[in-house]
Amino acid sequence: MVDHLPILIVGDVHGDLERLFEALKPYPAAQWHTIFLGDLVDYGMFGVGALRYAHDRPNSTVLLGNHEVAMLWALRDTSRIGWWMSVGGQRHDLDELARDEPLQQWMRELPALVRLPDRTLIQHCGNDGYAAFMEATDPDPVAAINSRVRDLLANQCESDLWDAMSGRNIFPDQRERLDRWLEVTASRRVVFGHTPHGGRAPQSYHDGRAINFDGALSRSHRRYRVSPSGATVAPLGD
Ligand SMILES: [Mn+2]
Repeated sequence: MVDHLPILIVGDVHGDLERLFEALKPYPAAQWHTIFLGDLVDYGMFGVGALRYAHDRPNSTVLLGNHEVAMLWALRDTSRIGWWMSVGGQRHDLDELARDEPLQQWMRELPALVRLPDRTLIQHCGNDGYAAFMEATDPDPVAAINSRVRDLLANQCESDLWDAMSGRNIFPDQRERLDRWLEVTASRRVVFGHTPHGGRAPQSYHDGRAINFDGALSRSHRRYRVSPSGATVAPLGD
């Protein structure tokens, strides 16, 4: 359906809906296949607003981030709300999500990764933690992982997901693990967000085999200086 459109990547939004609007202005939805890398929620004030915006944008794919997992966990198990707020959760957003069951259901079915026909793998985390959710014998690792992740969210196993998805990005520093992950998933490069790269444009590592699109878009980031929106929202390129 969207195969003929060029790819636009949107890294971690973290509740800054206003900057997201601005960043997307040069890229009309009809002309791009927009892929959101997850972590639309937490830190900023408009996490659910950002989720709804991504959900409603035509020709878009939205991936699951670890902060969506944390929020779903807090939604299901109220004893986790304090912990979730400690990682950036906004209480009013949880109340908003609690009133919107279709949005909850959509979140629970978000894919963890997508693989494009040109063998570009796209995922939230810049690491191989997703390997915990596949067997070496799976003929289609990406489909197997997405299916397993959906099962975990449906069966109250958010902690397993959080463990696999909260570790730091390793691909920029660990070439061997990057190469192995690309081999396992039959991909030629991997695109991710999750940990701000600190640059003014998406950062490419190892001859373009790993590309980070988390440019710390949200003004509510605690530890990172906000960078130009082009560090987070940009065409994928060849
Ligand atoms: Mn993340």
